[in-house]
Parts: sequence; C-alpha cells; structure tokens
Amino acid sequence: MDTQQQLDEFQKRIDNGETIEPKDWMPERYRKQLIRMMSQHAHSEIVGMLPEGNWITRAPSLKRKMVLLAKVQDEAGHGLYLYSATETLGAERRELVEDYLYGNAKYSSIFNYPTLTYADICVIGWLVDGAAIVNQTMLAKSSYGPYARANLRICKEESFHKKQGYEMLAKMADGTPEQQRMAQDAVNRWWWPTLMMFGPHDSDSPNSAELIKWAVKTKTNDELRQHFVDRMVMEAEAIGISLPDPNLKYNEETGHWDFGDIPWDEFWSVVKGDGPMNRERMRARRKAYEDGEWVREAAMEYARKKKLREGKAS
Ligand code: FAQ
Repeated sequence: MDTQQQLDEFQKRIDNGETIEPKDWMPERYRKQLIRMMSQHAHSEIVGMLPEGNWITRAPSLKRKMVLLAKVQDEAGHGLYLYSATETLGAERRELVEDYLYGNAKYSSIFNYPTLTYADICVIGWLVDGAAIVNQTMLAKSSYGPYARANLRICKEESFHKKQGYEMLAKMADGTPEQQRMAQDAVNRWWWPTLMMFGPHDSDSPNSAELIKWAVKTKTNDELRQHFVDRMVMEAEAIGISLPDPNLKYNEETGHWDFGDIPWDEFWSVVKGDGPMNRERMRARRKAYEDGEWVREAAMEYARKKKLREGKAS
C-alpha cells in the first residue's frame, strides 16, 4: 500500500468508529498530536497535585484530611496512567517530563492559580474536577485505545472528587456567614479560570479540526464549555451560590445559558508562564524531580541487577 492508501484506510477505520491500538499503523502526525495532548494531560495531573496538596496539613478535620490525601494521591495515579499510555506511542517518559520541566511543553492553565482558603479545595473539587469530567468523558471515547481506557478510569475517580467537592461546598454555603462568604469568594475567583480550561474558542483553536477528523476529540472546546456552563448553573442554584457573571442568561431559542466574555488576555498570559503561580509551580516540580534523581537511579540499577541475576539463574 502506498502512503495515500494507508491514510485512506486509516481514516476509514476512524470513520467506522474503530479503536486504534499501539501496534496499528497510524499517520506520524496522529502519533505526534497524541503525544502532545496526552503528555500535557499527564503533566497537568501531576502539577494539579500542588494547589490542593497545599491544604493537606491544614484540613479542618481528620475526615477532610483523609479525603484530600486520597484525592491528591488519585491525581498522581492519573498522571502515571497517562504517562504509561503515552509511552505506548514510543515516547520516552524522561524526555516528556524534562520537556515540561526544562522545555516548552504545556500543562493546564488552571493549576497556576493560588488556593487561598479551604473553600478553594471545595471549589476545585466541584468546578475543576467537574470541568475535567466533561472534557474527559468525551476523551474516554477517543479513537486511541490506551488514551480512551485511561480516561474511562480517570473519570470514575474524578466523579467521586466532584461529588465530595460539591458536598463540602454545599455545607459551607449553608454554614456561618463567614463560611458562606468564603465559599462565594472562592467561586468568584475560580469561575473564569475554569471556563478557560476548555481551551480557546473554536475559531482560535489550531488543533481542533485535525483532532476531530481523527476522533481524538469528538466535541469542540466551545461545545464542551457550553455543556459545562449549562450544568453548573443548575448546581450553583441548588446550593445558593451565585456565579460571577452578570451576562449569564437562559436563551430560550438555543436552550442553553449564554455567558459573558472570557478574559482571554489573562488566559494567554497564564499559558505563556506569567500567571500568578506559574513560577512557583515550576520551581516546586523541578525541585521534586531533582531531589528524586537518586531514587530513580537506585531503582534502575536494582532492576538491571535483578535482570542479570534472573538471566544467570535460568
Ligand atoms: N491550558 O488548539 P487548542 C485535570 C493550548 S486535568 C494550557 O484548542 P487542543 C485533572 C494548547 O495546548 C486538566 N494550555 O488545543 C485534575 C495549544 O497549544 P500547543 C488537563 C492550553 O489540544 C483536576 C493551544 O493552547 N486536561 O483537570 C489550554 O485542541 C483537579 C491552542 O489550543 C487535559 O489536558 C489550557 N487550558 O485543546 C487534577 C485534557 N487550552 O499544544 C487535579 C486533554 C489550550 O499547540 C485537580 N487535553 N491550550 O502548543 C485536551 O482536551 C485539549 O488538549 C485541550 C486543548 C482542550 C486542553
């Protein structure tokens, strides 16, 4: 088969809803796009441990501490499934990690904001995990098998996180005036950055058309954002929280909630490294990576010796 025939065959498989597996033929560009997106997703899960990890030692009760510890640990697990899934495309984990620590690879803008009070933890669970679920439920149907399966598992855990975040926020919103104020303040600060998580508008999204053609994404950034807003309006109302957007209005014609302009200048400045916490996040991740070098070396050496011993014994 020549290259054009291979491409046509590949597209036919995608259009038939088939899943692409690691050993199947795939266009080089499909592989590259997946490595980019999956590794960014993995980095995001790992950096995403920092804002919440900040509150583990200051959780308001033992129960809340256990819940938060488990959640942060789950995010680490998500990062690991995603790095493993990315390795099935021939990528080297060390290169991927070093590309975001010392190079140009991106991670989600949302994790460059500070967690100022414990209410931020509730809101991350509700809004950030809520947005991640909307995005990743779509990705669980992605054409690339290992990525789809990783997202399926991630979504199950994120659903649990979202429910516990919502439950905590509902309690605060029903609490003392000070708790109510903290809950509302956290929602006010996280609402717009959460809408930015879905990426730029479709008209400014250079990757969407290609990713949709290959069924890596099956919905656009704006479609997912709209779906998220529609759900959150109802959930906010149910617990007496207001969303900080004077232009939020139900549109009878479309059956969706219209919302105001997203501050895109802020988004691009965060993506370029100038958000409120970018430098601190990168410093913390680089330190962890460099402090852990001896552990990786010892583990590799142990694995090498074990293999040698087993080779001699057999
Ligand atoms: N932040 O052409 P598009 C989580 C970049 S995990 C930073 O629209 P695409 C779990 C984009 O990379 C959250 N950069 O790109 C958790 C591209 O630049 P490039 C992470 C962004 O790929 C919860 C350029 O802008 N989730 O939350 C962002 O079609 C709680 C143009 O954009 C994933 O990574 C952004 N928000 O769509 C953990 C899911 N948006 O690479 C702890 C997988 C866009 O060409 C606590 N990824 N950019 O240089 C995706 O679904 C997609 O890649 C999008 C972007 C939607 C993020």
